[in-house]
Formats: sequence, structure tokens, C-alpha cells
Amino acid sequence: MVGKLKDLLGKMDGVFLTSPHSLRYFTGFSGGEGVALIGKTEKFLFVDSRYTEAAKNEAKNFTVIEFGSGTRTKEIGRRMTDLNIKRLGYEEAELTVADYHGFQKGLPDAEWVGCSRELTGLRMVKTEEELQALRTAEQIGVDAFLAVLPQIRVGMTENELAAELEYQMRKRGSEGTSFETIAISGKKTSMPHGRPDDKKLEPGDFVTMDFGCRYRGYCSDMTRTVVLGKASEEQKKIYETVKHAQGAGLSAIRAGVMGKEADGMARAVIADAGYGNYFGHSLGHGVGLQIHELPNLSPMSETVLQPGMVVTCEPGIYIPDLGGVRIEDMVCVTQNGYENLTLLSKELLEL
Ligand SMILES: [Mn+2]
Repeated sequence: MVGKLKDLLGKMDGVFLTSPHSLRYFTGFSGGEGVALIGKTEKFLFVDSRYTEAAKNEAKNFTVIEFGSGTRTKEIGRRMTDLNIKRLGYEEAELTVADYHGFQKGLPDAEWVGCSRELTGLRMVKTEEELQALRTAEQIGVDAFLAVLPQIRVGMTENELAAELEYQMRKRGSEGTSFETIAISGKKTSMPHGRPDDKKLEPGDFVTMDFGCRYRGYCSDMTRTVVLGKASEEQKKIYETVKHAQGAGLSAIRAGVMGKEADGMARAVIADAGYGNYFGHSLGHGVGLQIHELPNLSPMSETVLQPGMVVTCEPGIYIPDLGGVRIEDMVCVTQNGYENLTLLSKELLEL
């Protein structure tokens, strides 16, 4: 996808990539550790010997340069001088302060220009190949969830539940989780990102599972909340409100709509039901090589949705000392609506 850097290279003499996802997206190299230097005429990928073979196989359009111990900046500096780079775009959101100082000290004088947001923006609209990976990743999550459902029972710990979800995803082709699995129960479900521990599932608990895997580098993300045993009237009301809000958010998603419009549709349903103070986070986020990327579906987001963007729709209601519900699907924006990648019911499950 290095061709996507054309506009940026119109404003810079070179682009300097250091994050695993940028390296993967723009060079093809999936090893995670390396530096890419892309000039107007030449493209270099610097790696150490652990990655040389993979880099040569994957980054076909790049000149792969293997650096030895302590020679990285020297090798990069030589090419920067050759390419006469005076203005260099880099990923300010992805580089540690220590690395930044190290590169500045070791490399020829250049003006460093932060381009993180622009680079992330280039990854918003997915190609068909990326969509295939995202569909597969999400289906692995759905299949794992369906395999784990019959195992959920009173006395099981949250850690066991999380482990089962991860195991079932791995067996189905997951390369690893896309974020730390959330499998929480009872009052703990009032914490949107609570962490599983050795708490046992109890009768009447809400059980929230928010999890995902990676497939060909692409992330999946989904959330379902179930009730262990019979749901109380209050649990039903909270669940149905979140379900309606999720549907309202989804129904707003289509090309031409701003992120904040979709967020507003879902938020209004929750506010109208009297739970407005219990939905603090955004409606959703972009997903791709990173679990959280652009565009955001937040009250602030004026990003206009385009076909091929992949976003989550995940409203929730979280009431301290009672519990919470979140329902999350991952969808691909289309001209007139969306393709739901999470092919799974959202009816309340009483297990
Ligand atoms: Mn999410």
C-alpha cells in the first residue's frame, strides 16, 4: 500500500515509519520491528538479522537493509543523506521520546514533521482483501462465543471463561487476542473495561464478554451480555434499552453520515429511557490492523463515513452496584447502510 503515501510525499522529502501497523500496511513486512524510510525515488526497510528473511519475502518493493549491533542509525543516516532528506514525516504518536531523541542525534539534520493522524487516516477505508481478513477474524469470534455458551455455568470463574474464549478462538485460526479479553460478571459489569479474575459466576449475574482475535494481522471485536438464570425486570429493561440503542446506532450508519450522528442516535435512545448518565464512552471506533483506529463514532467526530470503513457499534449502560450491559457488533460501511460482520443474534440470553 506504499502508493497511498503519494500525497504525503508531495509535502515531505521522506516518510519514516516505526510502528508495527504502519510497517505492515505500507511495506507488507509483518515482523513488527524495523524502520522504513520512504523517499520520492527509493524505499528502504531496515531490520536486524532476526527479520531479514521475512522482510525480503514480504516487503517486495523495498530495499531491505540488515543492520548489525549499533549500526542502525548509521545505515539509516547514509540513505537519508543520499536522498537529500530535509523534511521528514514521522509517527509522533508511535515513537518513544527516547527513540525520538536517539534518531535526532544520530541522523542528519532534518525537520521532523508529525504525520500520525494522516497516516492513520490512510488506513480507514479497507480494501476487499482487508475486509476478507476482518470478516474471518470476526467470524472466529462468533464461532468461539457459540462454542463457549453451553459451558457458561454457576461456579465457573471469570478467568476460566476468558481462557475458554481465547482457546476456542485460537483453535479456529486466531493469531492471538486483539486486546485483553473482558469476561466479567455480576456487579463488576458496571465497569465497562473491568478485568476478569477468580470471581465465580453466580445466579442472576449479568455476564459481559468483550473479546476479539487477530487474523492475518487484522483485529476482531465483539461484545455480548447474557444473564445467568432468569433476568429480573430491571435487567430486562436495561438490556432492551441497550439493544434498541445499538439498533438505532446501526440504522444511522451509512456513507455520508458523520461519526457523531450515529453516536447521537444511539445516545438519544439511552437518554430517553432515563439512563443518560450511565453511558459514558463513545458509540464505536474504527478497527483494522489496530483494535482502535479511525474513524471514531463519538459525540465529537465529524469524520464522514465512507464505504469500506469498518467500525464498531457498542452502546452500553453501566450502573454502579447493579451491573451493566454492552452489545457490540463490527460493521463495514456501505453506500446505503452497512454490512454486519458480526453474524450473531442480540436477543437476551438467559442461561
Ligand atoms: Mn470495541
